[in-house]
Amino acid sequence: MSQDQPFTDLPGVELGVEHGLPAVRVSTNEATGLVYLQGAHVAAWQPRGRDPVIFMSERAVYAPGKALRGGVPICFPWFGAHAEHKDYPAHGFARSRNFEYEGARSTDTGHVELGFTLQSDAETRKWFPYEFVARLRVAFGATLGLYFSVINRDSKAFGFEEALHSYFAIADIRQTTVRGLQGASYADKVRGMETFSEAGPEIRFSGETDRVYESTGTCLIEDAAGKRSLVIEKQNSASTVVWNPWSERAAQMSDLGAEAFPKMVCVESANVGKSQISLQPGEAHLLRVSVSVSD
Ligand code: TA6
Repeated sequence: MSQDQPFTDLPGVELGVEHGLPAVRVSTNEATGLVYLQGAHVAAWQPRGRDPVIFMSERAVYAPGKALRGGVPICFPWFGAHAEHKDYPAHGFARSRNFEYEGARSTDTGHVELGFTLQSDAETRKWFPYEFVARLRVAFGATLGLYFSVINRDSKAFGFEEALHSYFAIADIRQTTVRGLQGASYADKVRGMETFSEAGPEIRFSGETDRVYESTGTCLIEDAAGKRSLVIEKQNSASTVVWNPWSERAAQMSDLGAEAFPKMVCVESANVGKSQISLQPGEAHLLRVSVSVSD
């Protein structure tokens, strides 16, 4: 089967309701997964024989228009606070809007791929005055594939930021390292956006960490306590965001809680700040991420 097969219904793929929100559940010989239509939000991926790979907060609030805490929020068309309008929703509007579910198909590698689209409308034009189509394809298998594309359907050029703000499940952040960013420069949000260069081969965590790296490379999350590693490969992404809120900030987030911070780390494949994407009318951009698990 080719990746260009049309989307349809597949055995093991079911559109239903989870926590009161429409969601697609996937259960195949290779993996299970869950995606909410709100935000095309991947909330679970578990390859058979492995522990869950995606962290979802036990305190997440499932309500229409409210971003879910955990999973893979899509940040689009801006990352963090809006550059000019501080009252606009943080991380853009994509994560809190309903995407249209296109259906499922099998890929060349036998994975089950789901398609979701978000089109500009009167609501999105209030915040972002352009016509666009944003699309997420998610391929569930022994690896997880995330393909986020944006097409400019306007008569004017536009720029945007994007991030697949993935929360990964780990056994203990204090025994976790992130590799692959040595030599990359980063803006440190915890230190007033001052810029630094990553000196060592691995990042260790001992407090709130919130950094935007300039990096196109593969990252490795080494979860020593969980006795496994996660490999995050990406294409067409020039930024990597690494975030753990640590206890105090996590405690301030009512949908996370202090008890959750050791169990999660965000390693986000992104194009933000000076790496934002510009598209001419008719142009498209595709961000590709692949996640795999090893012992
Ligand atoms: O990606 C890191 C970050 O931008 C942090 O600064 C932190 O605030 C986090 O995302 C969560 O943002 P949210 O808007 O989901 O509360």
